[in-house]
Amino acid sequence: MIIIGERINGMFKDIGEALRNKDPKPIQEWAVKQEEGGSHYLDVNSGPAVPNDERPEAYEWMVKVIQEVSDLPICLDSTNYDAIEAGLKLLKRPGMINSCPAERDKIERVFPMAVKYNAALIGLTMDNKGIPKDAENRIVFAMELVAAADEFGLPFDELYIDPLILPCNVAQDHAPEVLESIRMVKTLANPAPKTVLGLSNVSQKAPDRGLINRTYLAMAMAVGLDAAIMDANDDELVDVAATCEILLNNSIYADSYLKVFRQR
Ligand code: THG
Repeated sequence: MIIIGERINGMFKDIGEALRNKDPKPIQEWAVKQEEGGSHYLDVNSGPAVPNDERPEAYEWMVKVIQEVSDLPICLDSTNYDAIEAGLKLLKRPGMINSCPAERDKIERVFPMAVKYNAALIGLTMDNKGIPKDAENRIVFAMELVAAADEFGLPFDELYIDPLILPCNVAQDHAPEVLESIRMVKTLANPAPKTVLGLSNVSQKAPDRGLINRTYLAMAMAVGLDAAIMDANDDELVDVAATCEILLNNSIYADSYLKVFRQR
């Protein structure tokens, strides 16, 4: 299970303020804290805190200040591809692009960029008309993204398909379709594409968010989820990820497996 720490996101008040004030401290503190929690990547998203035309400069700055304190690879999360490219140019180690929908003009911009910078790429099962409900229609988009990987020379296992989980309080019927999508993605290519979710979406505005996140993570890992953008400092959630790895026989049992998982 690849943990992508979600916390460096301008939608959080402290990060939004740090971006507006050009204060590196909260960003650097969350980089270190998420690494300690068990993150393997750091998601980096300015959110609405930075106007679109200022994002390339903001992503350069975020990458620079994060790399001063952490060796974790960075997952550049933006719909502004100039901002993503500005960040990619500064990465000290191969990163991840978050993300590209199944739309031809965006595919032609993003897939060659992933290959050029040796980055992994998150592909979204949506187009400009939105996110389909059924697994079958999500898979139609996943197939387009897999075909694009073949066309532009991105290795299939560097493509992370995100079937896009929505909040269960408003889109309950999507949750089982996303699980079925994760299962089906594994049949689309050899080697199989990987799968990823923005896990915290599932519990937005619900009262017991932790319980919903933990339960859905276990369900998604059971059907083959490879990575999650998630709260890496929710110890119980990280414990669930570690325990799923044991019960799926992906890592070898030791009494100290919770500790071992965090040392990887
Ligand atoms: N797929 C991909 N990337 C993504 C998402 C996805 N990136 C963004 C998002 N979804 C994943 N990251 C988060 C980060 C935070 C929250 C949800 C998803 C979250 N934030 C609190 C909220 O909205 O209630 C903010 C609380 C606060 O303001 O303090 O839940 O799906 N590829």
